[in-house]
Amino acid sequence: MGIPTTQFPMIELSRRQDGSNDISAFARDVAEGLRQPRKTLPSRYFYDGTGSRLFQQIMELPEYYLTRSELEVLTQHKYEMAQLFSRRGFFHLIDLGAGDALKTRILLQGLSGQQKEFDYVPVDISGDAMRQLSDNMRQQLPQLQVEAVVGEYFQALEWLQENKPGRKVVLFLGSNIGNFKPDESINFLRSIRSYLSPGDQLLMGVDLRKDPATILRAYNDASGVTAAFNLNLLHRINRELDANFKVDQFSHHAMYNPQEGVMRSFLVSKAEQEVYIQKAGLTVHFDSWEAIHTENSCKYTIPQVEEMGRQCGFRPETVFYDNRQGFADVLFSID
Ligand code: AVJ
Repeated sequence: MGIPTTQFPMIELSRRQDGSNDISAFARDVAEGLRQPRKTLPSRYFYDGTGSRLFQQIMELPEYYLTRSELEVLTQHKYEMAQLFSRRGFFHLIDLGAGDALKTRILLQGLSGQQKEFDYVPVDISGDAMRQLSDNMRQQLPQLQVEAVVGEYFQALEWLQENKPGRKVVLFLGSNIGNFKPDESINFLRSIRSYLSPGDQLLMGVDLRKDPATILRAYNDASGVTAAFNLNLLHRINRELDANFKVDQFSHHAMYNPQEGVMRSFLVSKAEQEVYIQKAGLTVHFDSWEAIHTENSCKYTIPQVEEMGRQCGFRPETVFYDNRQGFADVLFSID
């Protein structure tokens, strides 16, 4: 008794049905990545409690222009976006990876300023984040209908398909698409498309090609927050998988390839060493200066983004830029 619950309904989708839990999925992915001749770890595991806090700090770094640029795009174009979303009447605004919804709040202002008919469906893997967001929204925008969904993106889209008929506008902000390899982003967008219908829309944030020095600084900041964010992945493996990484024996290295438009982040072993990861049942050997690839952050040209959308069944409708044309939110429609 006594625990106040949110007045908003919140849907918590169940975990995988195959009997595996989160830890064993994490252990499996870590083991698979570290057994490769070129070692890798999936970037989605950056975001435990500490990692999420470090990412919040990254977004405030002077070098990390992405968040400020997208806030500018949304602030300058929110009314036009609101207009385009609501041309066909009521819709569900589905926010994939909503987090604290800092950016979406701007759009919500644009929409409520024009009295548009919609409800808000934030989707996130973090139950804590969705509870907090629901509570904040109830206080700050009491008129707004909010139904948070806790789960993975496709799980959530499937739930929506069955339980919330009606037009959908999907938000995929923050250049999160950039973490995928090219073939993975095509698969991802095709899967999104498979849950949508003619009349639905997708607004996707993408970081654009620009001076390589600017990009490199954003992923190799002077105060070392990005290094800490990258290294936290090893702390997380130590904590959750009972491993013995000596984290100070690894360093953060970021490099940008301007021909591919890909920023890559690595953790480099400063010495020859062995690491035991108990819950993955694995001993890993590192040569000195051997690296683990931990993240890709893709930078795009607009024709490239438009073509990617077309290949996945979306029609590019409008491109919204920031003042420097370094970041864009691209609106796609389905005919
Ligand atoms: C949250 C995936 C958009 O790639 O720019 C920030 C994550 N990594 N600094 C990005 C990140 C290093 C970020 N995304």
